[in-house]
Amino acid sequence: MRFRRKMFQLCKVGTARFRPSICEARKFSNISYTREVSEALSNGEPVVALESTIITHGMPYPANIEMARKVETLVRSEGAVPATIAILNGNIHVGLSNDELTDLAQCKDVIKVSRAEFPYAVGKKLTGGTTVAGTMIVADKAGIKVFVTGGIGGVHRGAEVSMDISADLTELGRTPVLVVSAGVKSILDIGLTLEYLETMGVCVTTFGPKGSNFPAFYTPDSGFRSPLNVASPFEAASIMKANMDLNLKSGMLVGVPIPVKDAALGIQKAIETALEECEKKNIKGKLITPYLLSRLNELTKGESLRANIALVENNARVGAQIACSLAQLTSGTKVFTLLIMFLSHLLPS
Ligand code: PSU
Ligand code: MN
Repeated sequence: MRFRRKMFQLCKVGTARFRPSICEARKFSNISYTREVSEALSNGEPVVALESTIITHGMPYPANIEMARKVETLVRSEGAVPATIAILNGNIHVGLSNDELTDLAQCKDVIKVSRAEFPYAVGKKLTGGTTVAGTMIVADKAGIKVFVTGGIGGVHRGAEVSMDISADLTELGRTPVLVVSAGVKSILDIGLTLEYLETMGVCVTTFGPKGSNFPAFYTPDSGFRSPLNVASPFEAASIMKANMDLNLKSGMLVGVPIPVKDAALGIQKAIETALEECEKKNIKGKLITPYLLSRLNELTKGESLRANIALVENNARVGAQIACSLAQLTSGTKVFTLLIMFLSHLLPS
């Protein structure tokens, strides 16, 4: 709600310049911010980072651009500012204009940028869609703490031989950003993914009562118990605030189950078929996820894409609510600190 944002802005008047951590984080050169994002960050208002591989490699045109615009609208309607992150001709962008977003959604000459490809894309002035890992890197440099995606990468089935483990998992272990996702697709090994996240020291939570299972992207329940649970956006924000205060430098994952009405419950057979095809055609590495996504869309006659869009939209709402709570929690601390500083001046030295 815009009202919530306005109220938030009113509460913040006069305290903006006492926010050294955010200002410092944004000194990193070579990042272009849209004015809206830049102002929101300077004022300590809630900002939600959004990834762009989902646009460039995850969905076909025009479903990708429609989804991207809808997600930005949903984030705004909850009172936060959306910041879609991408690399355009070697420049890192935090927030895209309408034209930039439209061009990116139709761009054919675009690479998938995770941590490994980051210097390559920037150094060679390429255009790239940032994965969860790539987007986390930029969000962290920009001082954005909350990031919404559809699903993260994970440990691939057969990884004990192929060693194919998404860089998203290691990034979650080393970068202090909260990632909202609908869990991990069952094209991956969900059990091993949760083990790996634990090893990396990632705080993995799922929305729902204590004991709720971790979600499986197209379906709300993976059958694997979530390590931890959160009951509300405020609770998720409080945990992230503690993560920041403790300076753990690791990330946090919030699993949000797809709403039951949107779930693609009969998708498992298509997943097995698509996986067999990958093996026969010898599709490996970073080509696997885009191949499986587009093949599933064909095999399920659009049902997987419909579910994918619904879950991203749902995540956007929840992520924006978390960002609003976190901004309030952070500003509360700052006002409190200012009050203490002011009172200490009154005391005789
Ligand atoms: N899952 C989806 N859509 C996507 C991706 C995952 O349903 O677009 C993308 C995300 O950007 C994620 C990346 O970070 O794939 C993981 O790729 P890899 O497994 O190659 O690390
Ligand atoms: Mn991989």
